Amino acid sequence: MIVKKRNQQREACAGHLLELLTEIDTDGDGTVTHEEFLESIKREDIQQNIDALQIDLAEAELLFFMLDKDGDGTINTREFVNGMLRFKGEARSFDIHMLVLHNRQMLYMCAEVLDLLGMRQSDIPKQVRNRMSV
Ligand SMILES: [Ca+2]
Ligand SMILES: [Ca+2]
Repeated sequence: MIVKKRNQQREACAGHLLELLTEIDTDGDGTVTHEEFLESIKREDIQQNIDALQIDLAEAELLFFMLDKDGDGTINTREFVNGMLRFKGEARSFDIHMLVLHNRQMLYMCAEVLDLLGMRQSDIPKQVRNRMSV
């Protein structure tokens, strides 16, 4: 029941995102260039839409590069809808928690490596300095 409701919300949101994409894609070729994106986020109605997705406008410029997943310089429909759904609300806080978890795992691995090398964290700056002066 909850899953069904969530799927419906997701579909409604995807539909809304497609409308937003049509607005941003000013030449209507189905992809959004960096120029189109930067021009669009100056518009108040687009800003309101981005704000409604709980995405900070201060991050909107970075958003383009995060959405362009294959790095070809344009955002296609799939990149836009999947990316925006990923960044909004719940998914976004989930992503942050995943990053925190990965970070913690990395720190744990670093501590283990240091341990294996017989070093303490306080030894690191000296070790680095010694290597650099060689
Ligand atoms: Ca376009
Ligand atoms: Ca792309």
